[in-house]
Amino acid sequence: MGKLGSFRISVGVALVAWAAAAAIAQQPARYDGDRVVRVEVADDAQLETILNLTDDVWSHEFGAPGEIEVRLSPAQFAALEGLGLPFELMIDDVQAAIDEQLTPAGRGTFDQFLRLSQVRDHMAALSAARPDLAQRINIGPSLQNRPLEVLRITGPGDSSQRPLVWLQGCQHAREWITVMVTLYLADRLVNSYDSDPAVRALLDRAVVCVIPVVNPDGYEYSWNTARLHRKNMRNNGDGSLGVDLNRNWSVAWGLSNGSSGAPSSDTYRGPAPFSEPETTAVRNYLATQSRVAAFLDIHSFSQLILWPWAHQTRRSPDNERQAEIWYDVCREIVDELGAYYIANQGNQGLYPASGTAVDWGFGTFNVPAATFELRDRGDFGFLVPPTQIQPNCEEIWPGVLRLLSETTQPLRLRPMPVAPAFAAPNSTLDFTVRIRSSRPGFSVGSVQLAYRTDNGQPAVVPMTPGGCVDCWTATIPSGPCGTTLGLSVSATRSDGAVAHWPDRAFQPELQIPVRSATIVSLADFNTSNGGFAVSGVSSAGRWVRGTPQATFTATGQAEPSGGYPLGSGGACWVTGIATTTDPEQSDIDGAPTELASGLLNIAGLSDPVVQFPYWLYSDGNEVLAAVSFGTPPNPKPLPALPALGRWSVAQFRVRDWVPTGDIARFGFFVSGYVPGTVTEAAIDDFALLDLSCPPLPGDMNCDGFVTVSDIGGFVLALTDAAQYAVVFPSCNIARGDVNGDGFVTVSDIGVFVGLLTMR
Ligand code: 0X9
Ligand code: ZN
Repeated sequence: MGKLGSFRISVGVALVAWAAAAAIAQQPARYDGDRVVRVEVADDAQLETILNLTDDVWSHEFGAPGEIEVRLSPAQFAALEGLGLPFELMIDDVQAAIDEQLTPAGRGTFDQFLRLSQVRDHMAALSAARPDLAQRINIGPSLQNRPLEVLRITGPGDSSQRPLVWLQGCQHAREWITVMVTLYLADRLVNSYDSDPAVRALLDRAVVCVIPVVNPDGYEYSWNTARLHRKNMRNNGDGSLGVDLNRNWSVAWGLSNGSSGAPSSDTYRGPAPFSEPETTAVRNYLATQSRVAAFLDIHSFSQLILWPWAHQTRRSPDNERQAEIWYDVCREIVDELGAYYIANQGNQGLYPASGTAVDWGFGTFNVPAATFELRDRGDFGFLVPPTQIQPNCEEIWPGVLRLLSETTQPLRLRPMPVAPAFAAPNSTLDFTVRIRSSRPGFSVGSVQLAYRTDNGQPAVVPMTPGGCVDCWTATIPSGPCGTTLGLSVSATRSDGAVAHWPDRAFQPELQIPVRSATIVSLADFNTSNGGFAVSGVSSAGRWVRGTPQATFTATGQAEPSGGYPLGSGGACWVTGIATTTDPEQSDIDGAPTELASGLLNIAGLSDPVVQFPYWLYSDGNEVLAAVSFGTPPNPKPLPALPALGRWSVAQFRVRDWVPTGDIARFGFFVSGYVPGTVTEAAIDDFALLDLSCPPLPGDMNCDGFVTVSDIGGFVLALTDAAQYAVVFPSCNIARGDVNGDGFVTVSDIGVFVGLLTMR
């Protein structure tokens, strides 16, 4: 799975203090002719040679054999060439890239990087233009006495009890793109309130606080003096400058694995938690707010979404909720050229970070929290050109709307295990939704399911508890082939507040096609791998094809007893096959382990669907993450699959995930980090289906029924075939051959009349 699989993604932490060296300079430091290169090293000796060559490493994770990204002066670059190691040029002139950043891509606000004063002016202009929506609040001052300015955005009315979503940028001075993206989010929220009903609905029920620059002193310094400065402007008294604000928060502060006690370090945590006025100001402001609902800390670069914990691999008790929400958010963040983000627990395959804002936000409020790493993936790193500002803003926007949607309703509703991709015609559909309160002290009162065929009158039925833990379920009729089943759920909380699924701010109902499914291909894994392949770094319990041997824990069955029962045999893909009765002996430890399907040819299919039974048991809050790949490769997360401890069938409409191209691929990955807990997954009977409606004999107008309204078409078919084709261009005249003799003639009349009177 390439990058997705290995997670060896460079994250923008220059290990060695480039900034500190520049700190004493009065003039802007210059980097003329410096290059950033990605060098391939085969062994430790080669790695050592490169580390001796430079003092500025851009990649955070490196090792031998592997790749390392470094900045080199012209002389160091000449030395590298002399070594004969394979390398790739990332930035061929660092100073030119810095200069390029100062060249606007156009005349718009978001075509250029803005200085602090311009950011503040823009915030002031927004609140001046819409005092009814945006309030400017100074929560500062910073160390050097600059205001720390927040835009508090919400619809008219009393907002004191509304859920509050916190969006902060630029803790790290050099991460300029984060300033622009957060400012854009504030701008767009304010400016689309009148025109976008979704934004209006979200802002009428929630407060969004945006602080584009948490580190204004460092940001100014990055503009004026040292472009690549990271920390704030604390004079540490030993000649070094700055505390890493994102190591200065109180949760897990001070761990030496994930921060440094050395003032010169770029990850210096400061002398005490909240020793810095910038972090303290955020803490104090949020302490005055009644309902923090989500916390987002925006950084660059690497295109990642990282949820807690950042300081340890151990999963939080809330891991499942975090995974579900952040995969959903991540899925929205895709631009038309295929830029994508990867969502992950913050310490999985990445380096640990302690005393971070994300861990503080989660640890303090117990709400969805994440670190975003914005563009790019390392081509320009911190020095992304202004041409990328606007695209980065636009791709993040729908993710933030999704975050608002998922965190600001009175209850959290999720279809279980996922929303159905289709319903079988003239049959029934079982629909299950899981409902949880995001606030303690509340429970679910009543739940109703509304459904209708096409745009008809909705019927409403009560949902009853069942299906899974915290779940409610109902069975409804599907309707005739070719129609669309519209479905929505309303859940009333114990205090009377109502939540809807889907979120009414975005869509009134889920639209489910009622279609017959034909199997295009089916891999039952009994005698072959079905084109599937395994990758990943899990240390134990990797995906393997075979027949599972049931294991049990105190709380349930961990490993299935064989493959999916409805399949034709016993084997499937499973994460380690038990050889003893101890479930810990065969589950996943370490992670992730990844399973990818072969290439699926979807050319010519009218409405392809992938369907597979999966098993997931986890007492460590893991989800099974499914990911799609289109052509060109464009992994897009599917909804996180919950751990139900039994076989459940998941379906996805392929065109929702792979909108263009003839080739699709699906991947599944799962982790099992928590020592002493058990995580087991299995996949079986992976099917590619196609949805369609077989022509209904006698349905001359193709409305899905044979009724008197077909008489006109039938007569036309008998008397004037050419005219029939004109009147019913998308119907096939062969539907008139109701007696099946291969012709549409008067001898079909008797059967046709029979069909009409039967109904
Ligand atoms: O190290 C940081 O503070 C963040 N990365 S950055 O390159 N922007 O400096 C990451 C913070 C979250 N880290 C983890 N979840 N490991
Ligand atoms: Zn950062």
